Amino acid sequence: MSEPDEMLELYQFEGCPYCKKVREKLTELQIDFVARQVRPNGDRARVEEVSGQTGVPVLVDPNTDTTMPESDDIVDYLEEHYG
Ligand SMILES: N[C@@H](CCC(=O)N[C@@H](CS)C(=O)NCC(=O)O)C(=O)O
Repeated sequence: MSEPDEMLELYQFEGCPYCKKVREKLTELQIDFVARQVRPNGDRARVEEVSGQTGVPVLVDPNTDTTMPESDDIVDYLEEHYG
């Protein structure tokens, strides 16, 4: 199992079920991450700047220069790289 050198970042918020799925996968794989808190009804300019779209979750993995929305894709990515 490979471990990330640099900290992963997750744009997310607490009440988002798609974000929860990704947080649970990160926890299951024991991966440290920085939670970038997004307000549910707030401005998504930062999310859009980072990922080119406004939905969360968005994962940023500086180890592979990857920025990725879509929870299912993120879960697959985490399994593939760190599972
Ligand atoms: N298909 C997406 C759905 C993500 C989604 O709908 N996220 C909501 C929050 S729970 C959101 O950010 N909606 C606002 C938007 O898409 O701009 C996934 O699985 O990640």
